[in-house]
Amino acid sequence: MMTRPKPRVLVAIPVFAEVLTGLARHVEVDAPCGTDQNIEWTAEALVARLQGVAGLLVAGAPRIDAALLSACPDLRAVCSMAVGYNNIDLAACTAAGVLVSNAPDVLTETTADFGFALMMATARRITESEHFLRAGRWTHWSYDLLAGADVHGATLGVLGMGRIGQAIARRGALGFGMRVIYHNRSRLDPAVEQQLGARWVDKTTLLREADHLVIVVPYSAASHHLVGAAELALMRPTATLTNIARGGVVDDAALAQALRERRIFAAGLDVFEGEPALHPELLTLPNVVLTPHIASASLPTRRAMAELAVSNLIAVLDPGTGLLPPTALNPQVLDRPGATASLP
Ligand code: 8YV
Repeated sequence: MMTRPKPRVLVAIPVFAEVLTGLARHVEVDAPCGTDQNIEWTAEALVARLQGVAGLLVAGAPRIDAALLSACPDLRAVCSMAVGYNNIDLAACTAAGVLVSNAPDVLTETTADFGFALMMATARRITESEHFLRAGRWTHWSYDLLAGADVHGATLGVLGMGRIGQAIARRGALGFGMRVIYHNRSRLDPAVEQQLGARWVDKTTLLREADHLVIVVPYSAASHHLVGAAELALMRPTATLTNIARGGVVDDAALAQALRERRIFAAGLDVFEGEPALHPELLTLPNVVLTPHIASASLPTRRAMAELAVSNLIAVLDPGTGLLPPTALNPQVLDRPGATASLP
């Protein structure tokens, strides 16, 4: 009996060795990044590598759009190890019959931990203090030496109240006795609001009243520069802004100007417009804490994200498993009567 060749998968990002091994049990794996090499994919290089390839494993980049899909007719699944999927044109994938999955839930608590940590580091000037100390400038004591803003008991403003926003709100309300207000297009169920100790307010109120604003909205055309000069002007001069959402949600040039003019106290940024490049002025300002898009980066969580992405790929490309992809964003492109909803 002829055995059918295994479908091919391009792993376009570096990933854990054991995750690649698990994937290779089901499909033929092309992993040019191995476990530790980054490739800046151009559209042309990606298209060339995707000829005859059925599955693609990516993260927050590169861009997957209609032009790429039409040049890669064998592609059937694009699985991302990121919760945000603004790099993937979901409508174009659905029209082309390509299944898309993201990696939600497994990163929620880790990302919320980081968002809270970044907000605290910003409020309490942690990195500025360390730079001060390492530079040998700690020569005296003073009542206001590197004095910052309090977190406990302050007003936490959460912009975007999805899973990660809620996990941050919970930390603020239960752990730090914060008054929590939030803004989201849709309000949470009142019972959930009560459980979180969070109150919905309009965006203007959120900006005016937050002592610490944490931004956790997904990026889309609608959220582009959701916080720009006009919004920053509403904030308190004592307030902090933390962005762990996506570059482009905040207008970084307007933010740099507000920080330079001390119109807000400080900012904590894990994501940037045009990253890995960033607005040059941000590097020169003392009142900003900068991290390289690592909010989900604990090893157990990154492993869980990779495993989830691979589970989706296997479910699509190895129908022998009888499983449906656990976190498909467009499950309607698969026609699998009788398959079960997730991997065991
Ligand atoms: C990842 C993220 O760092 O999940 C997301 O949307 O932004 C981050 O968790 C990144 O996309 C790579 O996995």
